[in-house]
Amino acid sequence: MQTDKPDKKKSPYRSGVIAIIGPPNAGKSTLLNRLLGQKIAIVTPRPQTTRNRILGIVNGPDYQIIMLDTPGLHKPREMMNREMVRVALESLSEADVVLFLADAAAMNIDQLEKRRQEYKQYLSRIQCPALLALNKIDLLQADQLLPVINWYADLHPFAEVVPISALKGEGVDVLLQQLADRLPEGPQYYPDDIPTDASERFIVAELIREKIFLMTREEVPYSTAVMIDSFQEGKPGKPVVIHATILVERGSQKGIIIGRQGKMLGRIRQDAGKDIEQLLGCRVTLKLWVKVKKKWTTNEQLLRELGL
Ligand SMILES: Nc1nc2c(ncn2[C@@H]2O[C@H](COP(=O)(O)OP(=O)(O)OP(=O)(O)O)[C@@H](O)[C@H]2O)c(=O)[nH]1
Ligand SMILES: [Mg+2]
Repeated sequence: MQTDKPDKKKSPYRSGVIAIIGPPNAGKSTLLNRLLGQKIAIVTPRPQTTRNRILGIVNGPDYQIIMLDTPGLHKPREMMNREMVRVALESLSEADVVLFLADAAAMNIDQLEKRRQEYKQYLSRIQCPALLALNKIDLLQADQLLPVINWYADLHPFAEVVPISALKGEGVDVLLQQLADRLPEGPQYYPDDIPTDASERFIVAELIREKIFLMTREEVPYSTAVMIDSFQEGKPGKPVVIHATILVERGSQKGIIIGRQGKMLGRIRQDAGKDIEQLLGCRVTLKLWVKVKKKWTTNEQLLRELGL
């Protein structure tokens, strides 16, 4: 037996931070959840769903990616939106690699052209290699993709352009490998079994907020925040009891969230409760209150409490 033969060259362990940025509704949170194999970030068909930076840890055989999902980049008009965009852009300073994620099916070239300056402004802040993922290719005909790829390639010197469907999983493995290959050599920062640094309280509040986004319309979801008042682990076999307050800006919105004879609030509780039970792996009793807090979206202290 030969023992002095040099080892076959092993690839080095790589680790680092990858920030996912891009316009609202592009599928950033969907991609994070897919890469993690579990739901950490909430997803809805409405823009500006994500309000905070959400950290997910993706482990491979020879890499660990610390992935940051961020609020969608948009022209902010309100204070909360300015904070959301700030959170997204701040993630760039932490990143070893940036993943710009755009919806390939949302706009034609003329519509994209109107966004050129706005996108260029965001991209000009990037100081590290950037990859582009063009998402939602499941909604495109084959011949529609190339013009979109060319338009983005002209926008910024992306290191790679990867068409994907975060929803269906197409192209996601290729993207993952491309991202991992560009990380610096480094240690494993987090143990294998930790998918996120977000607290259970935060994710629970987000799951409640997701149901409000899915069930209410117009400005209502954007005037809503969720705060967890208490989170009590019961005795073995007993449900976890969670009390949460839904903040709205106006009395009329409170009426909408509660609904006729409390029907809407009941549906929110039921749907959120199911997701929370899945998250925590135990039975849950969810108690919800709705409270009017005028202009909370411009209340700095409250925004801090909400992690913005
Ligand atoms: N058809 C299709 N839909 C997708 C795909 N990826 C995401 N979606 C849908 O697009 C919508 C927005 O997805 P999100 O993951 O919430 O998008 P986001 O970029 O995180 O949005 P913000 O948090 O608002 O910035 C949801 O309805 C998703 O189901 C995809 O690959 N194909
Ligand atoms: Mg999101």
